[in-house]
Amino acid sequence: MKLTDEQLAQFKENGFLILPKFVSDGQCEAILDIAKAHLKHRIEPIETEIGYDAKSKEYRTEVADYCSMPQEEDAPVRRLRQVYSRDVVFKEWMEDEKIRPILEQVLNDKVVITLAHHNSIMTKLPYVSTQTKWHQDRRYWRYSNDNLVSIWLALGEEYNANGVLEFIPGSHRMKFDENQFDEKEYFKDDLPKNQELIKTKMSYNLHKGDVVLFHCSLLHRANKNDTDTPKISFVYTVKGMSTSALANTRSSEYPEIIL
Ligand SMILES: O=C(O)CCC(=O)C(=O)O
Repeated sequence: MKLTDEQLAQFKENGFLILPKFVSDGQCEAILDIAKAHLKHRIEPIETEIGYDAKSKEYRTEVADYCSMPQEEDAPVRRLRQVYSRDVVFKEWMEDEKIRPILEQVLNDKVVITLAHHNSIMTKLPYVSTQTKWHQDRRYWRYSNDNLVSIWLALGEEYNANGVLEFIPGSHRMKFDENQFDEKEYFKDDLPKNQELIKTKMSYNLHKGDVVLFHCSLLHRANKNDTDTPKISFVYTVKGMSTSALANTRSSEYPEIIL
């Protein structure tokens, strides 16, 4: 399966693209079943809601051994990390052959999965989850260039009240000043200049099986989950073959899978 010229132009222009109903209900259910068991039993490595905001920039950039701490024992889980090696259902989706020609088109290169960063089941538990502030994913990623794209798979309904992704279209092509970001590299939402841009944000309700491709420099955020039902999604990242992780950074500490 390939993108039309129009879809590819849309991705290049906006920095994101939705592929509606790309994954079957059966495959989503299989992923969900395993994800729920790992979430229930808190199988490490996990990131908790406490761990998410408490870690310093240095920790996120440099530390490869990224499990929760003993003091996070009761904290709500935010993501299951390193899912590629947890179960074949996760691996199968990440190596899916149907999406590969599309990834080749958006990367304009051979496709390589990077296991160092997004390689996760993301969860937003009812009420106890937190919002994700405006950011670019590449903030803690260290590569020779920014030819990296994330693949988000909705495993259920995603909408404003349960924390669907919001994007600032075209922001992956913009140059920003350092002072537009705070010390944790979140895009400041109290700066008038940033607020003007934030007004242009876009988001779309997602349904089970919908896939969103988004560029690693695209500004995005998400609400906390204000509904009674957990929201569970899958996200992984690919890079172009000619993009390399910088030595001695967290980005180079995990294997890469050449597809
Ligand atoms: O689901 C969310 O809160 C957004 C996750 C996200 O943007 C990220 O982990 O980079």
